[in-house]
Amino acid sequence: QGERSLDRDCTTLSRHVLQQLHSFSADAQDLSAIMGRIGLAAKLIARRLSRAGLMENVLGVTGDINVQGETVKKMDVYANEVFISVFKQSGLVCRLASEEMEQPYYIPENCPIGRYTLLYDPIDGSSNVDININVGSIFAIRQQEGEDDGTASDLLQSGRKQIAAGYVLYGPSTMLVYSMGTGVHAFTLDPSLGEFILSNENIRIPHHGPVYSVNEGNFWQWEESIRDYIRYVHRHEGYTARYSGALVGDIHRILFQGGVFLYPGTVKKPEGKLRLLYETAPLAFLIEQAGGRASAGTQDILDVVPDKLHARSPLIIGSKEDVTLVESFIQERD
Ligand code: AHM
Ligand code: MG
Repeated sequence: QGERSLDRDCTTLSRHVLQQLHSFSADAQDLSAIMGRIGLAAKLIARRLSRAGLMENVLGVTGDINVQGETVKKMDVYANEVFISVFKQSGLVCRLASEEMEQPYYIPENCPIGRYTLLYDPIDGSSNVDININVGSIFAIRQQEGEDDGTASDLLQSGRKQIAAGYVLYGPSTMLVYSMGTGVHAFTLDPSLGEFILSNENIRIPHHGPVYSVNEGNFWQWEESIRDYIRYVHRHEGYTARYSGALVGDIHRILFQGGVFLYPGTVKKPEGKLRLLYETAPLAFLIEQAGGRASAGTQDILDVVPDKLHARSPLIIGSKEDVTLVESFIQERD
């Protein structure tokens, strides 16, 4: 007892994608297959995470530094390779670009049939892996435009070009949340079935919420405008701070309960930490689809055009009212 009706239990991820697209066209079939493959990658990563403390060579660092200048964790490498291997034989995707690879990974045997590119952050919040708290994966799908001249310059376009985007949250249960431009839908992995089953359809983010999620340890590195906003929050009742070190988890909370997540730039690093193509733009796509907003400060995230594959952008994301309030502090100081 307590289980949902059989009807709900039967809406799997791939079936849901087809229903969303209202068709069995080639494109719909492709997108459904791509989402199925992302689901498979998520299951492989979730399985490894769930037994991490019992296996050798799962926790800790590799000793390498990635293209971002950050230490690489063993789970980063594993998860990055999982996405490559599930798409290699799929015929669906001819390029993958990720946080962990300086250049995109090309799968020439899938071209030109596979016209899609997958952009992803294999493990978001990887410092959480070693202490067994939530992490995530973030993904976006774009269509390849024209010929790739070998530099993937066609990827340097705004987030409005995304066809689909979402994240996987590896928490007490594993959830996959996605949007293809027709609302935001969440699936929960039923480990006994090995399937992602629809759990929340057409999620709408509250217009305002109590949570503000930001690393306040950076307070004195920020511009004065961000400090002004935080001082405002401290002076008003009804706010509560939550920050987990993995933005997927923090944004998941905000999607359901409302509020705002911020990773602003600092005086030394005005672009902040998070990367546009596979972190901030996919999450912006999703939150806008849920009725929220995502801003880089003076411009919507989805309008920001990156100048390189690993370009960064500040991020203010969440409930409409809360994002607009943060922006008003920034514009006042501009
Ligand atoms: P990662 O993808 O390399 O793990 O970095 C992204 C993460 C976000 O999930 C999180 O919000 C942020 O970095 C935490 O950074 P900080 O420790 O500077 O607050
Ligand atoms: Mg990341």
